[in-house]
Amino acid sequence: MFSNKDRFKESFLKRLESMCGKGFEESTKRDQYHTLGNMVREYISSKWIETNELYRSENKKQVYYLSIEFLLGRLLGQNLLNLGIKEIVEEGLSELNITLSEIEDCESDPALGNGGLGRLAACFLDSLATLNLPGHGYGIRYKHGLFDQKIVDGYQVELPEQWLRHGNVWEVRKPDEAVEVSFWGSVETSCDNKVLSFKQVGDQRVLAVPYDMPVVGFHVNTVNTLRLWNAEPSSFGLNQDILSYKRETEAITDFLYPDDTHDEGKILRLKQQYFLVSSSIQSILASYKKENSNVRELHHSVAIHINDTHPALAIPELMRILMDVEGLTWDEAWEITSHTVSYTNHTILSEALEKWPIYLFKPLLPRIYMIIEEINERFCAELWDRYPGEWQRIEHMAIIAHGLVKMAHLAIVGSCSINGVAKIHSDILKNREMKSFYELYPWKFNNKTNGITHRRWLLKANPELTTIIKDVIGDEWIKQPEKLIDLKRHIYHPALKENFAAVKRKRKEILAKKIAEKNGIIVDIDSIFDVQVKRLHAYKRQLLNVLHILYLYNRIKEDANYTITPRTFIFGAKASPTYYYAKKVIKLIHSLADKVNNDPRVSKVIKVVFMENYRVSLAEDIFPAADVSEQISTASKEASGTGNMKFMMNGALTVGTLDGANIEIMEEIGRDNIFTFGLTASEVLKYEENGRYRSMEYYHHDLRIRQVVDQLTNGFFSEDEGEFESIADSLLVQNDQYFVLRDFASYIEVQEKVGVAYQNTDKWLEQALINISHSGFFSSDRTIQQYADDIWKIGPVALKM
Ligand code: GPQ
Repeated sequence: MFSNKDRFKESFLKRLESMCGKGFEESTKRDQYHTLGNMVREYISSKWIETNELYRSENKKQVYYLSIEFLLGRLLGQNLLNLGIKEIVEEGLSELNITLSEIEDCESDPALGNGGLGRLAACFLDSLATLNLPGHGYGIRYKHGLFDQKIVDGYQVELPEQWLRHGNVWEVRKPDEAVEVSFWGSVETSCDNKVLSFKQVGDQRVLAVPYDMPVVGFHVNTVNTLRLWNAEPSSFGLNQDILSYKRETEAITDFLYPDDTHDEGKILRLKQQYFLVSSSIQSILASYKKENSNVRELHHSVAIHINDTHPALAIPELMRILMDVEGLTWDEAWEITSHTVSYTNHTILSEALEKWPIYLFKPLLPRIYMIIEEINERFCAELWDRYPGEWQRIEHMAIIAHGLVKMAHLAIVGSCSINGVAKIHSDILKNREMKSFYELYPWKFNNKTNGITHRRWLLKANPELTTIIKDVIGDEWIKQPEKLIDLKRHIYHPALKENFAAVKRKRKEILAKKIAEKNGIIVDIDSIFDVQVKRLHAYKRQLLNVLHILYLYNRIKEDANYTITPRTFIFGAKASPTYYYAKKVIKLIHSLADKVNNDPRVSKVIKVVFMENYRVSLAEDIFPAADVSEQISTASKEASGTGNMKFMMNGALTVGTLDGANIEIMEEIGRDNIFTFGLTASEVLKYEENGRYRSMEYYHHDLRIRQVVDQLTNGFFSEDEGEFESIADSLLVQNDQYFVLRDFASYIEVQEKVGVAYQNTDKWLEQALINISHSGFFSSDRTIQQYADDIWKIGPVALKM
């Protein structure tokens, strides 16, 4: 049905009639989307079945990637591209006078994740399949993904996300593979022949029903699986009022927690975590046992990866099943578990480190708690042997302490590998945050610098740029992204620079049109498109960007001779609904935009735009249009960042701190091709240790700072002088935890350099092309190959095309 455009057109029209009961003329865009989606799903299904059969027959080691988030983004366009049938479909549709992008716009954007962590998981799935690696995702089928953001009078309002409203063409419900997950109740211990056994009684059972989604590799036959679990009432439910039982069970998968790098500590979240883990481990074991008789060999055939600590209960859950169901001894079960599970840490922010109070944990998961207690006791005994008398160290490293279960400690003790997500982050883990664990288990710690899939962030998002790269260096880089470096030999060629400039301009025009439609703001295509898009968080310092714009506003107003390279400052960010400070910053960006955009003189040279509801599909419009990438987190706080890589790959220049992967970007492209500023990570950490930073001194000594900080509360923005008082307080009263004022002067200076540099068009274009040439290193194909080789020890399994 996709062999050529005529065949496609014919099947499409036929299918449309049979599916929707209408002719093409009467059909809506959504009918067309459903028709095409179903055709593609069907086309995928034979490869999907073949891949599964191959994995069964080859019986090679497989990896299961457990993640509480998968931020997939739209799938139609990506699947067409990966299947190699996008052009045929586009040609066929054009003969019907419709474009693929109109149809794609009917697809909802599955936002089963908050930000970086969830999007990383989605990039990893794409790379696993493309590299023919047997690796599958396990997650939760949230009925409502991350909330939709509306801006009303400059304030964020959250609306429930509804991605399933019109169904999901990509999923297949597998009720036969449903499993049960137990909560509450108690543990009955019995002793038979000196062997203890444990049984959960009086528990509440929840049915976990899998929905499988295909993960299509790029131009290969591999189709892996993303299995998302849905919670439903089980026929063995507790003797409880049926309605409340139904409500309680379904609530488990109702919505995604909207917190990014922040631990909410709510019991429903703990339920979600155990629900994901228990159903996934049961399903992994069931599929292992189909081909293998000896569960003692599990770790030779199965690797289980936990994406941060959210699925860390995989460790006690695997122990539970190996002991209580399979009848293994503790030592046997521990040997297997600790060689099967591996763990990625994504942050050192203390507010993100998960710690569950025992009073919540123990009643909900009594048998799991018992097992964790035992892991803890054995671990502490080991510590006591190794560090006799050092009770402080032992208390500090314990898994359970002060009424809390520390999930990171559990994850480290029960895993064979612990990795950070950028060099500096992994170093901070080893030398500071988890130093004592590194001293105990140095072999477990390693780094895997994050990556992004160039198939979505370059081929799909920026087909125009893809074409000009292909014209210059061919297409080997598409399969081997490190070959993008071949482009570097051509960066001085005027034709390449011209073509790149034309593509950038075209993409800026497209974005400008969207901004005009959505925001009613007309932006200057020739201005620098300076972009900060990411979740709103104090450590990411959107406030630093805002204060710099306010400073520019003041300069332009006060100094008639002040000249500046025109700039459009573009923001996109969702704030967690309960994060008061973050929501105030969103309001502040809007108040600033009102001031700037409505001032006749200022608005000639700068504009401020806040793009509502930042999400994957919007990101695909933004990255290709950016000139400048704002990566300005307080050094040491951003574990890696991945947006930085998406900008780089699309030829934007970075303004950044020496934080996360920015450092590795700099190492790749050279210091001269990135604009760095601000404190280094060690300077920040030193300040935090010695407590010598006084933000007030910067306020008093730098007039520019005093002016902008005063403007937050002196009625400049609003009649209500209290509106932004909490932001001013964060800077002065609370001593500016994220060093905004400390880095302010340095930021102004580097931004001036950016303005000057942009004037030299030729050099700017060369630098943009250097960024693109070096972006191959940041492909998630490289990252996944490293995980496969060093951690999971898995190799490719592939049918010939
Ligand atoms: N990250 Cl712990 C999240 O997006 N959510 C989280 O809950 C945690 C981390 C991010 C992190 O802040 C970024 O620096 C990383 O690039 C990203 O994970 C992927 O590793």
